[in-house]
Amino acid sequence: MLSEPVLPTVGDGSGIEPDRRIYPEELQLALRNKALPLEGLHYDVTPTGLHYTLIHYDIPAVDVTTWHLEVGGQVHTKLSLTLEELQQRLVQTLRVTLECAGDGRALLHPRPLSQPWLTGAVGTAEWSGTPLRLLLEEAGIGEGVSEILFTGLDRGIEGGVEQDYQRSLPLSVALHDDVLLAWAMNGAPLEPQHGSPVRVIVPGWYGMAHIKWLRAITALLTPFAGYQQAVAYRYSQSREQPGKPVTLMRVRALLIPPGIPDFLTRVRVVQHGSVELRGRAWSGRATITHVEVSCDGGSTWALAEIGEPQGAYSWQSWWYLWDASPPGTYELCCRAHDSAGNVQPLEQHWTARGMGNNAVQRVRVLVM
Ligand SMILES: Nc1nc2c(c(=O)[nH]1)N[C@H]1C(S)=C(S)[C@@H](COP(=O)(O)O)O[C@H]1N2
Ligand SMILES: [Mo]
Repeated sequence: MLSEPVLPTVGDGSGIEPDRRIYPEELQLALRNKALPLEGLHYDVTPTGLHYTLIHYDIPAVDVTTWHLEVGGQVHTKLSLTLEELQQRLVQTLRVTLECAGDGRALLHPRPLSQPWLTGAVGTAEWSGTPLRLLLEEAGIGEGVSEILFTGLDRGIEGGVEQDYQRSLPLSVALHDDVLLAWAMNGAPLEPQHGSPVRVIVPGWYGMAHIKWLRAITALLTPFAGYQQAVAYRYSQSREQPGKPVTLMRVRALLIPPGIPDFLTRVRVVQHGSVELRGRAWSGRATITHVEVSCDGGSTWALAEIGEPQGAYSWQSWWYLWDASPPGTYELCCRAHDSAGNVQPLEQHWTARGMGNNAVQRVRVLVM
């Protein structure tokens, strides 16, 4: 156990004014881990170079020719597979929207110190790989196994604990047909930042579950209590309380900011008249039932049109024709509802680690 660096929480907690000071440590993380520029919501499938990235430690340099995936723990037959051997098994391709659980964290007051996402820690890709279930069946799950643990090749220190990046899934989730061991993203081998050569894809779950640079799969009899499971990805009101685990992505809609941006403030400038607003909406393992748009900061709402679903795990497009008049300043908002009855909150749901903040997006627009 190393000593945990003491970082203050930012903001006075009044919730009225965001704290405008950014720590160099946050800036350093922000420059390593990039968000989707919101105009990137235009594409059904995010071009790989526009997809957001989140890397806790360093991107490991992996030699694909010597890489092996070890399947062990409480299994009948341990497996050790090369990339080629893995690729010889059944291949499945799924279009999956991935969002970081910390998306929206930097909008919270006070702001929990970590990767300071505003909005846009999201992307959609076509992931190809072998269903995890086949490999687990091949190895043979032992009696009494409750979880499957995934271990990455990356290593670092977090919360004073030196660790491999590791997380587990309940056995029932791991055995779902659509959990993949993916080696391709948008038809090309995984790029280093996205987990080359192989990563886990858990459709519907927030990003932390999609272990990159996978080196080991371990069947466990007891729940995994490592840092990323028991401490980091939790919904709680203080860093000491365990709270509930972060799992599925919460319902969310984002819009492509219309018009043209002011360089420094990113405030939008739009010519008055008819303006088509477009965006995307998604929710963990539920479908989007409707999307609403507000042009007055959330006082009144109108229904947007929504496009056809693109598979069970991909975001959906939506659009709305806005009569942008008279000239003046406006605040655009959008919010999505899902088939499980969830809707995005107008107010932020604050948690100590800044998880799952799916409050409605607000875009300032100047109509000329
Ligand atoms: N091994 C490993 N896997 C990881 C991470 C990591 O730091 N190490 N980050 C996780 C988090 S928090 C997210 S949001 C997603 C981001 O995936 P992407 O960078 O491909 O978008 O990867 C997840 N998988
Ligand atoms: Mo994340």
